[in-house]
Amino acid sequence: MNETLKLVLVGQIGAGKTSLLQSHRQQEFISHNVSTIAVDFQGFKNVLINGKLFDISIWDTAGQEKFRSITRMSLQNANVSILCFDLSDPDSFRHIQGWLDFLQVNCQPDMGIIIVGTKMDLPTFYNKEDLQKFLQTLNTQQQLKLFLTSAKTKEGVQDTFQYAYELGANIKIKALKMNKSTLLVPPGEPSTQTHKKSTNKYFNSCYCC
Ligand SMILES: Nc1nc2c(ncn2[C@@H]2O[C@H](COP(=O)(O)OP(=O)(O)OP(=O)(O)O)[C@@H](O)[C@H]2O)c(=O)[nH]1
Ligand SMILES: [Mg+2]
Repeated sequence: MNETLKLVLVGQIGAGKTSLLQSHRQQEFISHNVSTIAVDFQGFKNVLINGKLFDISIWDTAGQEKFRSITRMSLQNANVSILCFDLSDPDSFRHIQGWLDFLQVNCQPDMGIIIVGTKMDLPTFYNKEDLQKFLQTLNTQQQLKLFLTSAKTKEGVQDTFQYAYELGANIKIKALKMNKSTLLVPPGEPSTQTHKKSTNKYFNSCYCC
């Protein structure tokens, strides 16, 4: 059975989350005024990442304040969060710190975070260097990687998701290895103790069989 990966899109209302996901799904860009209600969900099966197959779910949360509790629930067990802000809105990046604080409180500590500037086809107030510098001033434990995208021209979109998938896969594999090593070492037993040899030919050196 494939491992699973969970990615969650977050950000202010109108930041471009839904359009980004639609662009990733190769859907035609249509300018619209429809806000996401509660949360939407997309699934991708059998995605090959670093030689391993994953089933990926991408949760597209609503930016509207009234849905914050649903966003909070959507973040449970997320491996990567994609935090979107609007490059064409002079006020948009001011919300990034607030979202980072929200993620820190509501997510597991090993979740990865990617910052995505959207709508780069529109006139923008920022250049990438200044944004990188700004990200370094933010208060977070995380290493933040910045991507600039346009759902309209598709620029930067696949790179963003490719990076998100790889980041998520690495986090997931690391977590699985840690769980395995915890399971293999029985609590309270000294590591020098010799174990009865297993009769199971597949798990000869495994402590648990
Ligand atoms: N020109 C341009 N417009 C965009 C782009 N991405 C989104 N938009 C427009 O920005 C508006 C908001 O986009 P959405 O994708 O709905 O934003 P959202 O973050 O999902 O918004 P909520 O669901 O309300 O939180 C829509 O009118 C989109 O057509 C882009 O890359 N370029
Ligand atoms: Mg939306």
